[in-house]
Amino acid sequence: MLRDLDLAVAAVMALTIAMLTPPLAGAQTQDQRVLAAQCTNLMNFKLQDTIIRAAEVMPPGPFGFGNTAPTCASPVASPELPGFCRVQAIVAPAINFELWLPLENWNGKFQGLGNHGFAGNIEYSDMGPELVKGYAVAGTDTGHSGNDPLPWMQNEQQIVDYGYRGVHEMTVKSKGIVQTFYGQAAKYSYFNGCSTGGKEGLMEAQRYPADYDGIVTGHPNFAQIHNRAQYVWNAQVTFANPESALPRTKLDLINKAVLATCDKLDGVVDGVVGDPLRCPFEPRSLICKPGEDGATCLTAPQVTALEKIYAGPRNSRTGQEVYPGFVKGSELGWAGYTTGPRVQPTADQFFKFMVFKNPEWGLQDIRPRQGSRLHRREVLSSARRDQPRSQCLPRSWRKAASLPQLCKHDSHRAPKH
Ligand SMILES: [Ca+2]
Repeated sequence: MLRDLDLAVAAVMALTIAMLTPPLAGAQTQDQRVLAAQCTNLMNFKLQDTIIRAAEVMPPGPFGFGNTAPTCASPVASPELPGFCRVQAIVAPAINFELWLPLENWNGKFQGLGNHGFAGNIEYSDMGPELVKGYAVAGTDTGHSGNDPLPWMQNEQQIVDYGYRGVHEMTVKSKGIVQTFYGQAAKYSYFNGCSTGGKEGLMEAQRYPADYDGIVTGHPNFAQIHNRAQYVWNAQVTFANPESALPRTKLDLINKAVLATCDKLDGVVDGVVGDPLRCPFEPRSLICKPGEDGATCLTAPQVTALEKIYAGPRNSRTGQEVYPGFVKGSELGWAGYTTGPRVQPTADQFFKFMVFKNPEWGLQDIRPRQGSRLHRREVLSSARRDQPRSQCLPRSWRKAASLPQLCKHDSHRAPKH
């Protein structure tokens, strides 16, 4: 009797689900109908510390999640999306994530996507193109919403979730949902991110190497305490003193001089310096001669500032390198770091609210010991040092905030699947 009752309830649920499920455009295949019903069923799926807030079928159609260009995952903006199951969930206490599951032509793989800036947003514009490729694709806000630095930057749990836990929880929970939805686990799982997402990829490789078979980390801003100390350094040596400031016009001048000296060294005159570490350009070659127009040369304080930017920050007591400097040829990307009037925003907010908890903190007040405490917690307390099966670190010499010299001994193996 009980079994009959269960069957009757199941039949009613199936009918209800079928009635509530939005129709897909065009005729549905049997597999699509099964997955559409299974999508709604995900509302009943139990995951530890997780609430599935919504699971709904999205019909094929125009991209309806904003119109921003994807930043690193794909050059395709706002693509036409296939029908998919959109899962919205939250992992305690506040990690929101979304998982998009293709209803047809799933390629059998899962892809987790990284964030940008201070995270705080699910990057729909990066998810769309990957869904089109057939991936089950996930994104997360890493446990805080939006770009306002307060109050999350003073909440210990949210700092941890931003630092590493958010992406890991998104990954584990998403892989569980994928297996339930399709009746089989993803045959391969990849992480794809750049900038902050690149940092997240490295963090996954360091802390949770079993999460992914392959990780793409585009120009990661890793070792964040040191990275942001570099931003402060750049501000201190330039616009903190008006005589040392490097306005846009001077950056253009420097870049032209660098290219005139070094572009051709790689055999192709294309505006790119193939190996900036071997570029012999000397800032002093631009120093103004007596009577020369300041617009076409650099003052002595500007030359000194430029030398310090290329050299990167160093410990004033020991001389030890804190972080590499910006590379020759990347000058056109420096405006946010050398022209002022404020230190680059991610460094400014980071030190004010997450490290010193002092909104009055200024760029002359950096105290590395306090920063090191957070650095240890965020980066160095990993229990495992294994690596995923493959890791790819695409990088650009022209990207100002990307410091390829830190990667030069890393693997370049790309995922083969
Ligand atoms: Ca060249």
